Amino acid sequence: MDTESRVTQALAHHGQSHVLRHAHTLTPAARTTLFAQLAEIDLALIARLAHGGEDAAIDFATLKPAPYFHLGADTTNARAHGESLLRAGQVAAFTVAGGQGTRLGWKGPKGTYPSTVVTGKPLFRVFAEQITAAEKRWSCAIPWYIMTSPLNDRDTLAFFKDNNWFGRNPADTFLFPQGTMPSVSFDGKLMLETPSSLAVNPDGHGGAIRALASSGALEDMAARGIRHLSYFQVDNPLNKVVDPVFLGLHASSSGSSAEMSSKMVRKRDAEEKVGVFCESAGKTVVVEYSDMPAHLTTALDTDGALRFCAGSIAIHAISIEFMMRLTTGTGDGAFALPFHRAKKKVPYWCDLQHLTHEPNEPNATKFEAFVFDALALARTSLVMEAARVEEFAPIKNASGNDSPASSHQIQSNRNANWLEQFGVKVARRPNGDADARIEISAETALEADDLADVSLPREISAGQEIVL
Ligand code: UD2
Repeated sequence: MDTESRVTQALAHHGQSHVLRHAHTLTPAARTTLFAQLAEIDLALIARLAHGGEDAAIDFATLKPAPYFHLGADTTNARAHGESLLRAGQVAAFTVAGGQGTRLGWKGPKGTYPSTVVTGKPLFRVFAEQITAAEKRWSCAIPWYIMTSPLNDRDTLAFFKDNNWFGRNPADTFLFPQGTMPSVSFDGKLMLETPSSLAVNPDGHGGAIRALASSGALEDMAARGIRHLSYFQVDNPLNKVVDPVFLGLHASSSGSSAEMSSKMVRKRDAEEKVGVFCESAGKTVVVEYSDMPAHLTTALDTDGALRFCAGSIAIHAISIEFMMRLTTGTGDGAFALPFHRAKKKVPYWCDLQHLTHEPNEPNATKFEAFVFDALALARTSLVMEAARVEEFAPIKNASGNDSPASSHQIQSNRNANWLEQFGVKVARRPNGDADARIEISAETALEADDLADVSLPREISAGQEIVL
């Protein structure tokens, strides 16, 4: 049977024939494109998902906070081990940058957003400079893998080319697009975005493991002798692209290497929109904030602190062997983490107006997989506490929390802390925030101690802007 007949039959079987209603009006090329897109869709999976996501059943009655490695504990050995992994060239950086960034309202890939306090360096440049500085520090190569989506892959590649790959060897930066999932209307029907294409969305950062396998990135890593991936999101300019302490704890020298490890910060307050590390049925898991029952989100310990305080900042160390184990034998990288459902606004083709309509209210269900669901599949995992001001200043919203303004303040605060360690007097506001805009490039200092060799000002006064 040819593709068209096979697809037509399958659509009829699943009650989805409506997507072919314009097929007779299409040019042969557009028709081929539509059928090729439809042929890729697992209609049985969509039918299952439309009637309920695949979210793991969590027994909230027995849910406990996950144990974690506390800030302030001795990390000398971990650091030495992490540094030895870096020197041996066993670590790669991995950025998930396939999201649509709709909340920020930035037209273009999120990684192109100007993120630093004074010079407005794009997020991708911030990470590129850190990787280059880390390579120099540990005399090693740190290949950089970046997951885009079919929606922003071309623009992302163009941005890297326009910026001359930020002075790095293009052969050491590996861009690949993640997969997509069709969105469905609330009654489970596939939706057209144009007469010849379905409405689809990136399949979530959980699509990363499959995409790493199917793009050939995993093989590339294996060929380069990479053993651990330093995973981070594109939206956090304070992210450490590689952290020897975290990597050292993850790949503990005692031989009991974790398969997937994570960083947490103490939640700012109960309402903060971050997933929480919990222990469920003996496994460390992340429960996304929207799935956590309110009474647990606000529950307090006897000392008055949040009981479920371990907020995920979406930074992981993942062993290559673990990803190989998950994806080998599943047929062409077909491994998939469970899909979660979210109600979203999805543009759809309007027959009457002959145009793609942008709805004002959620009109569809999107299916997305979350990378932290892989934790439940890891034989061993570890959670490490990080200092918020050192490592977490995400840019997600146009204003308020997690906005460019809040990120800039945290970046200046971190830089003020670093400078004060070397005797620089920095103007502060009554609430403790730095009262100056302070930027430090990775070339100048990857971490506070590097400032020991830098000529520093004696004082930074209120309202001053300074770039080091
Ligand atoms: C994420 C976490 C949240 C917390 C927070 C910390 C989820 C579901 N929630 O919230 O618990 O850790 O981050 O900042 O992860 N992305 C892709 N492909 C996709 C979707 C997203 O690459 O299909 C990337 C996206 O480019 C970004 C990251 O994943 O780098 C986060 O995506 P998000 O904005 O959807 O997650 P957020 O901020 O709601």
